[in-house]
Formats: sequence, C-alpha cells, structure tokens
Amino acid sequence: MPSLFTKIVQREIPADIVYEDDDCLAFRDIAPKAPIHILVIPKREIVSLADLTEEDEAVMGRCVVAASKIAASEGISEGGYRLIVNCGDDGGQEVPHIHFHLMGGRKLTWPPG
Ligand code: IU
Repeated sequence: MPSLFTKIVQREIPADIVYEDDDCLAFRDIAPKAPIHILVIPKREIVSLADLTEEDEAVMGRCVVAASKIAASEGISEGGYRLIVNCGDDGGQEVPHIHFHLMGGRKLTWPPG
C-alpha cells in the first residue's frame, strides 16, 4: 500500500505543493501548528529515521538543503525556524513516510512536549 505521502507525490491526493525536485517534495501541512508549517519529504518511501541506510544519505541531504531554500523563500530565514523529524510512537510520528516539519513564523517554545 502506498503511503499517504506517496499518494501526494503521485498527485492522487491534493496538497499545497511549494517545492519539488527529482528526489524531494514539499507541501503545506494540512493542520499547521505554526504560521509556516511545511512538510519536506523524500519522494522515495522511507518509513522513518530508524530505517535510514547509507543509500539514503544523498536524498536526505537534498531534503535538508531544500528545506533551507524553502525557509528563505517563505521569509523565515532571518527570524529563525525549526526543522523536525518525529520518529516512531514515542517521537510522535503518525505518517509512516519520513518527513521534515519546517516550522516558523512565530517564536517556538523549547523543549517540545
Ligand atoms: P507526524 O510527524 O507523522 O506526526 O506528522 C504528520 C503530519 O502530517 C501532521 O502534522 C499532519 O497534520 C500532516 N498531514 C498532512 O499534512 N496531510 C494529511 O493528509 C495528513 C497529515 I493524514
């Protein structure tokens, strides 16, 4: 079964896509927790941080660089932002397709709950 996010990659489910390259896709979170809340994903279905191998180094690096570019284009580079990956149950991961939460546009608190 393709993940929900694979369905977004394949345009089977609509999303507000803000960035795309050969390996990565970014779209606005459907339930934003900050004024800017964008999910950056590898197009290839990797379940979680716990599943990463050396093979994934390039694509994950590309997603991080993409997140930095998106932050700049969203105007939050100067003020600052957070890039978060939730992993597994204790980490609060709900969608089993690895994704970076790019969050900004307000003062974020620390530590997260
Ligand atoms: P999590 O790290 O797996 O908990 O994050 C999943 C995110 O995916 C969460 O912020 C949801 O609001 C978001 N999301 C979405 O953007 N579109 C969807 O159709 C679904 C979840 I389901």
